[in-house]
Amino acid sequence: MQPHRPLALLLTAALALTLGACGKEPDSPTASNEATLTGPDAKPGLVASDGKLMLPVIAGRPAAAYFTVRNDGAEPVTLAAVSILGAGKAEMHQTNGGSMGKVDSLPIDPGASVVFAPGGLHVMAFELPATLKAGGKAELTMTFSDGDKLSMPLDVEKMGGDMGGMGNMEGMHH
Ligand SMILES: [Cu+2]
Repeated sequence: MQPHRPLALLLTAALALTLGACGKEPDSPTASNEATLTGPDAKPGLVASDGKLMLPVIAGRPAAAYFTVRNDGAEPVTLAAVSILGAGKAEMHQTNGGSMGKVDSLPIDPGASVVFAPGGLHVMAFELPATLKAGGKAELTMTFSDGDKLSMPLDVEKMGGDMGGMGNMEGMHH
């Protein structure tokens, strides 16, 4: 699942730097976690924010990731795939009532936002690295239908009892 190994290595290095830098700073809940869209991985016109990775209560279960992505560009884009650094597999899912299905592609019109949130669209991540801990950071990369990519940070949290729509996760087939 790593067609671009050099890129993955770069991302690993970047994440390590980020973690190192963050470790010494106090938490600042008011700080925006909007992705800084610079560098080769930044798709022009797209703004990603509010990235969160919810670790499963039971180890080995999939994690869920949530984020918002806004298309500030003039052209429609299509989100074609997501990946989470270090995870074996990540899929886009849509919850519909009591079940959920895989989403293969997601068009985003100019000016529109797509919100991945509990009870609706979410990213399901499988085979997570043991290095991911609540309070840390993960990295999500979106791949668009034209091949462009966009990476963003995810705040890692533990799934709790007050997750609302997350109750739907149990017993679902993937
Ligand atoms: Cu799912």
